[in-house]
Amino acid sequence: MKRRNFILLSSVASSVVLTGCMPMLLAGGMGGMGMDFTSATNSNPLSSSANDKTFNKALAIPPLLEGENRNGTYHYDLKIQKAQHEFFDNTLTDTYAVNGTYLAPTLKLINGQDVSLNYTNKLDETTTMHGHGMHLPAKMDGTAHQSIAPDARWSAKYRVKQKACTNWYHPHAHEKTAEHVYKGLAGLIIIEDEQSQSLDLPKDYGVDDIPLVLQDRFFDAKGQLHYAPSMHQTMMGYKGDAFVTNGVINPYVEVSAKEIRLRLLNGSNSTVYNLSFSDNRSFKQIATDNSFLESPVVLNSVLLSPGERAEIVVNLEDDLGGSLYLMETRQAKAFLKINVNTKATHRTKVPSVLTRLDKGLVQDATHRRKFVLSARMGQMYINNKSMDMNRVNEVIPLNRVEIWEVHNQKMMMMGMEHNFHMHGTHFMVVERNGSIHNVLENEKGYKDTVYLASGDSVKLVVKMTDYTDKTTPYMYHCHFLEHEDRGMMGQFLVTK
Ligand SMILES: [Cu+2]
Repeated sequence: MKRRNFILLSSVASSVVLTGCMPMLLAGGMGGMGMDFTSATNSNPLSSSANDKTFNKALAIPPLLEGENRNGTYHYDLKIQKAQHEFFDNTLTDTYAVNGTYLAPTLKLINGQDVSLNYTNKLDETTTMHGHGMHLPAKMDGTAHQSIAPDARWSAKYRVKQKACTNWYHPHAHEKTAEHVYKGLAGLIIIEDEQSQSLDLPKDYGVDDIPLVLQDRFFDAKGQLHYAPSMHQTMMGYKGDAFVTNGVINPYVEVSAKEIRLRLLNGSNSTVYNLSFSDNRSFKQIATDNSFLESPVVLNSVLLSPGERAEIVVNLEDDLGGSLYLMETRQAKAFLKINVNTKATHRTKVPSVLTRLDKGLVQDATHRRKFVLSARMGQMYINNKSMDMNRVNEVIPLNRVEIWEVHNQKMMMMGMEHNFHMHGTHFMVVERNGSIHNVLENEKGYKDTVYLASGDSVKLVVKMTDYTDKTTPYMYHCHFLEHEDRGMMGQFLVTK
């Protein structure tokens, strides 16, 4: 079936909207000619009534694994497997998953805990499992240097040594990351610490503290996941036409009339999401990739590029009996309908101070490095080099404070969006496009992935702590997965 930008379905005339110069009909219903998976995309609630019946599937909540204590180490047993998942009624889609049928369980880790994430690969092909945002030894990072062959096991064993945050795990197989994630391999890692447990925030997992893995996918005429980017799509982003939230298309969630915390992950391959609510209400961002923000930041929308996370709190105290949508404004489509249908039994109030961050490092920086992201003819480069597993691009002394300048080189004819992700640590964004004043309030927390529009540059304060390894590198790369797989990645060693 031919994929269309214009999806014309007469049955839901009220769903027609025009956004900018790209007409899009965003109906969730099926066309009159049988099942139409490519158009089974997402309703536009801005043009639908309060009785919208399109978002009629309950949101799935990934199961929460708290680990099994074996001699003081918390073990998480995770089987990477082929599966089938019901995105569409009465149709099974072939997927990859961890334990279940799509995505992976949420792992809850406590700061200070010794953990062992035990992966068994039941796929027919080699993969890996990387802890995105995790501060850990390079040998436990789960990159292509820690491949897991079919039927093999691999464990990531380490002590959790970082602040409370929402991280995630996904494959990092050499030139196969994009396809493996696309098929469904991704899960959240929630790290808690004393601070996060004591703050007056919504904390009831799946009830008022809701994880949301946001993705977009192409489905072919048989309802199968279709991973076949053209060169253009590789360059400009492989953007699927169906929004998928925790593995569900057009889901709803039922909540109480109180503050609700959403842990948002942009789990897409290469789509930037600008997230807001359908009534444009404000909300508070409380955490960025790797930590709480020092204080909540009030926003009407939050931009997340692939791999980035944001924890937000939205106040629904006055919304009993009502509904609203979590929207993506660039495409004017919704990820989730939120029905506020029960009275709250307890309430929270976001504190005005959430944490204290170690920020006073800029003046301590003694070394600078520069990273230029560029693309030519479908191949991607950092500093004019494509990824080579056998090349170490950078060697970083332990505990040295450095400034990393990252530039998204503007091409003559076209601009490309990128981001920059670094393994094994977090960084602080201290300058954007030449000024400290351009650093957004909600990127002033610990981050591991930073967005760069075409022509943008950022300065990051970087410090590698705790772990050295003479031979096993960490990686830095663009987290648009098609870009990463086409070479926009490099490797660094941390040495004494
Ligand atoms: Cu990129």
